[in-house]
Amino acid sequence: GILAYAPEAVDRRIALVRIPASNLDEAVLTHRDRQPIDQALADQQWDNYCAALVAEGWETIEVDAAPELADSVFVEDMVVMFGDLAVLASPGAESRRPEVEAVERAVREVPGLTVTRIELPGTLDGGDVLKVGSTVYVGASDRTNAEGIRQLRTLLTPHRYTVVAVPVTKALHLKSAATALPDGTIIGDPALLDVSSLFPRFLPVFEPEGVAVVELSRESLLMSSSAPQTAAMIASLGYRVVTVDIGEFEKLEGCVTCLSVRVR
Ligand code: CIR
Repeated sequence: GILAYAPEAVDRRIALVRIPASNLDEAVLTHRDRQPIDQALADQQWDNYCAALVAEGWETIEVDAAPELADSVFVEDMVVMFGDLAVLASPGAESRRPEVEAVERAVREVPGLTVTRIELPGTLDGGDVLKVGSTVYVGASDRTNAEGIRQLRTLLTPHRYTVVAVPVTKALHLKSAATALPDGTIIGDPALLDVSSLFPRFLPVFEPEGVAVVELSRESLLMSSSAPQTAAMIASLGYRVVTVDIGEFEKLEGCVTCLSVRVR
């Protein structure tokens, strides 16, 4: 048969990333003491992280650089994707609010997406949103308030997602404490979670950095090289695990998930 050329039907996998700012040592810290940041090493780790995504079949789109917005590399916090629906966040940290604008521009350039947003007084950081099938766990944290969760629920109900609020008092974001494997199992650090019993299938990790996995495909996961025992445990479940060193970003309370947003 003859097929009409339809660019939107092509399976392009796209991830947003944002080059590190030049003032990383001014990034917001909540749970960790400030340590000196090696800016050149951070840039190199970021390049490697992007190269790992590309090697795994992802096309990266760079959000315009914001050299003076110290936390802007953590682009995950600014937008959350639900299929073709992009929900722009409303950052809970005031210093991070100017980060949204350029992320919005980048998202609007991706064809086929519907763009909406969480609005003040609602606050919501992307790092608090953990999607598992049609369930959306949202951390009620220092960064994400009840009004932000309410707005997200209103936006998602027509799309048949169920929004479940999860108290987060011991970690920055829900996803600093738990993420999900492709089969829906939640992996996390029980010491950082208020209630791990909330999750139907839960697997504790061995190192704090091991909580974060980026799903590269149904079979492959990206993890931090700071969590070798957890990486080995996950590999033993049958996944292919790709690791990257993001140590400079971990000093800033970032993790592998924070550094990109998979938009499709
Ligand atoms: C912040 O405090 O906002 C940044 N220093 C770290 C953000 C990490 N993002 C994430 O966990 N999604």
